[in-house]
Amino acid sequence: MKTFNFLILISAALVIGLTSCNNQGQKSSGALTANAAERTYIPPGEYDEFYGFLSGGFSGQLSVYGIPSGRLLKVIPVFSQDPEKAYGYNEETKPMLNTTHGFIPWDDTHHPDISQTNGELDGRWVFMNGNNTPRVARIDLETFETAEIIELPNSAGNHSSAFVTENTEYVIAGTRFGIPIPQKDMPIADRKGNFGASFSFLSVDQDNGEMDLSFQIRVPGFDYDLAHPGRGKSHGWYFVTTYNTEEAHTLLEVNASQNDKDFIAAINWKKAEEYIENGDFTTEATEYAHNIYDEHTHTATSTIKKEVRVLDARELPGLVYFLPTPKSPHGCDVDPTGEYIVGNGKLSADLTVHSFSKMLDAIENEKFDGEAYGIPILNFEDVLGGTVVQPGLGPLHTEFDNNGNAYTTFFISSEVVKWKVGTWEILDRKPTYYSVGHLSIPGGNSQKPWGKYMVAMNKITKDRYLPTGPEMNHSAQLYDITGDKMELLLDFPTIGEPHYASMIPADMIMSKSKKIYKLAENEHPHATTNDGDVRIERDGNNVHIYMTMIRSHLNPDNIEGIKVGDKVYFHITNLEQDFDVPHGFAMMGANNSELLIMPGQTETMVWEPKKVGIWPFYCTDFCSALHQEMQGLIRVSPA
Ligand code: CUK
Ligand code: CUA
Repeated sequence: MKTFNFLILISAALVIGLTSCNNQGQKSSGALTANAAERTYIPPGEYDEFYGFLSGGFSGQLSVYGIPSGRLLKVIPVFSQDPEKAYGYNEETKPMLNTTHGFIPWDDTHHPDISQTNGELDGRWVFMNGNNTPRVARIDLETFETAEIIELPNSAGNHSSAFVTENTEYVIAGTRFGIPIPQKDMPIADRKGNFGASFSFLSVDQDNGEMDLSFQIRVPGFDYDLAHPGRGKSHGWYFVTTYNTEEAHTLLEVNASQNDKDFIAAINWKKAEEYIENGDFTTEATEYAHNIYDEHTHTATSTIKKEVRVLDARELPGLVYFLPTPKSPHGCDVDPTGEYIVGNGKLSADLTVHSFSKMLDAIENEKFDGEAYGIPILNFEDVLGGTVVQPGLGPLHTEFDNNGNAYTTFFISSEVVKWKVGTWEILDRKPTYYSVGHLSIPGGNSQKPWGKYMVAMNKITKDRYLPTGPEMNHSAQLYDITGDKMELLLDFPTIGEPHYASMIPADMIMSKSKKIYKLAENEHPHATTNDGDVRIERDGNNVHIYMTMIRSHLNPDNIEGIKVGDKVYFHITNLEQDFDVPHGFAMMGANNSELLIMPGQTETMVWEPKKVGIWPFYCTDFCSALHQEMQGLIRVSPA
């Protein structure tokens, strides 16, 4: 009898639990499911409407999704080695990961941003930050490959990055951590007043996309968080949140939450250009790596640059102003008109929105409320554009649609809240599963959003998918935002931890997506473009094997004359000229992954044989009915 009652109790608890799940809309069913499925279903062979570029967080990569299906299309290696594509393993791409700290085959990526023209996405490049060893990457959207990586000197934690100005004049890359500049040995407790921080302005060559570290602006040694360039009327400015104006060096969760208000720093980069023009900069010695992948030779080179032009905002008037912003703001988002700057104060009950025109008025009338390290602090009320009253708990990021609405994520209350820009009224709220970080709307941080879908990127997954042990893939959630109310349509798993995502209509990119590298244009120094040129050249202990591959053989396929202690370079050219017919190459005992070589391309693998014998190599990509026959043998003799 007792057991019976106990069972009833347990089932009652289960029912209550499940019911409350349903009440939250956590598991959808019936009509909603059919309806949502229809709106996210892409029939076999058909294409998605948008590309979504999601940062990979601690994976260091950029993943490409089809939206609305949530299908993973590709993972583009950016800052991390990728054995699938040999990125960072083959000789061609190793220099991409060179830094002044050495070869760093990993980073922490947060914010992809697509290039713009006239404030609208133009689909030429995606820029993305490496947060850890501060770097900015440029990914080419014709090849979907990483084309360039530039290191940032005088910086640590490149977080408020990589955001483009409205004509991609600059990619602006912020700092997160205040540090000694230049670096030096000093007591950590002496931080206050003795650290600095840098914002890097990377100019972009409009023809080939190449970045150049044009100048840096030096600011006080607070900690800085998220940023966005102004747009429209605020073009020429850059806004970035601060969160440790206390300059605490320990127990930040307490010590950096003392001040009622931190700041949004408003940086006038047009003014900075004037100062540069007039020669009011100092040239500082420093070191940083600049790595470029050449599309003709298919080879990367790394150059160490030695100096940088610096403008010190603590000394040059008019360069930076501080806008008081409540409670450790995280995201800093500018609406499509450029008038409103949203500061998402993590510990604030309300959402603070600054007005750009009021800011200009206050600056013009010199209505300052003190200064910090020589930088004027504006009066909070003078720059306040509006307040969204008690929208939720723990605001992080805001994105915009094309109807004057804003969408803000709330980490603690785990929801997205839709509100009206200008009237500040709350229009809708929908839960996320769970604890959302960034959100993204196609073009939602530009002057022209496509307000059809919104993707929320959540930090915690728990029960959304089949359990996969203690760690679950992060979850992204797709909402339809065309109606008055947001509708949750789809969950999909992500690679690593996506922070921000940048999305764009597919038709702006798909037609120019490159299909093939022409063999006739292959300028790789070790290319072998016809079978007559295959050969083996010995230079001391270095052996260069010039090999070709085409369905279904590797040439040469028998190699002798190699000795233990040699360094063997396989320079392999894929002679195919059919779209999407790569061949792979794997060598038993080689410790650096395989090669995956696209038609018309050449790649190089290094192998240092340690054992005498006959060793096989083979193609790793199933390329034809005779793929298994695409193999060879190499004889290694004693030294
Ligand atoms: S941060 Cu990750 S959720 Cu780096 Cu943009 Cu806010
Ligand atoms: Cu070539 Cu398989």
